[in-house]
Amino acid sequence: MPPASASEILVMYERMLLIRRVEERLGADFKAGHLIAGVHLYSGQEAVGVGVCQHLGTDDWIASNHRGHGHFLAKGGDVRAMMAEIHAKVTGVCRGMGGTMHVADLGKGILGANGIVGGGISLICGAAFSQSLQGRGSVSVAFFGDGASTQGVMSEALNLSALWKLPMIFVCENNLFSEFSRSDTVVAGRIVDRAAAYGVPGVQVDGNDLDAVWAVAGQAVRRARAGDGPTFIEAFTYRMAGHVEAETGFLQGAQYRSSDEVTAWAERDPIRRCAERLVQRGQASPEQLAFIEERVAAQVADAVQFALDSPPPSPEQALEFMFA
Ligand SMILES: Cc1ncc(C[n+]2csc(CCOP(=O)(O)OP(=O)(O)O)c2C)c(N)n1
Repeated sequence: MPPASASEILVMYERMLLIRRVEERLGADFKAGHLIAGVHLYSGQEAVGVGVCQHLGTDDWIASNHRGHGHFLAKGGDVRAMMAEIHAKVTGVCRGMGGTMHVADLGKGILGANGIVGGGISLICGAAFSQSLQGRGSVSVAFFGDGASTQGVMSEALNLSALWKLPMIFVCENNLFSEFSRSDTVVAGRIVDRAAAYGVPGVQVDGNDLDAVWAVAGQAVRRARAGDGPTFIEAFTYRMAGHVEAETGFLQGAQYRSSDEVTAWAERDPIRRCAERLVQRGQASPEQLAFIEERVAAQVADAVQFALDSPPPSPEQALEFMFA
């Protein structure tokens, strides 16, 4: 497979940057008391969501987890509608009734973030079953963490998707933590090896390397579209933010990782690596990247203002869209 074109990498770069700047803003707004709920930030993991979703169209579906803002934006979700949703405003993508852990946009193939760890895996298995019956070559992707990989539902989905050759892609974002537990204290063996037990091809990738994620995801998507069944991707990455922005309150001073470790991973920042490569390869100038940075900053400021200017849902709307 030839490498991504310069224009495609620039699109992905801008999307990663948008996710990062949105998450930074949300983190700051939470700390300032402007959000109604704690948020689980995706900062540091952008190359995974963006490198995978770049291969998908609106007929392809994704399901995400509690760390879902990045997946939503990577799949082309509207930043204003997401920001308004997180601020519980009626202009939000779920009319302000879902909030941070339920950002969903069915029209864009985003089946939603999900507060049930592992929940998106079973949802996407069902979605892939429906796509295989429709026979249109669409694919379904489940994004989940290393913690979720220990849930029984992952084995069930591996089994069914392999047996029925479903157009499903498992994307395990191994960010080394499950809440405040290191992955190696709660996960036995190598996560990717679970796929082999079901005859599902598994691949490990540097999740902070956009080029590498893009390449393995492209293969998995082609395989699924061709009717050859599921692929399991284990992407190694690191969450640069805490588990949830409210965590300092829970931890009460306790530490679960060292600042040296965080600094070491910051050196491998996926966005900076992408920018450096773009310049080294002559695919973008520093001025071009600065221009993108400004455009993203304006987009984030606009989205926040849109959310702040929007009204909350009215009490009369509480039961709307609850029943079908
Ligand atoms: C079924 C279920 N069990 C436990 C929880 C509590 N919980 C929320 S996030 C989380 C950790 C998930 O870790 P991981 O899947 O690795 O995702 P990460 O937060 O690292 O992105 C847990 C245990 C939950 N929300 N749902």
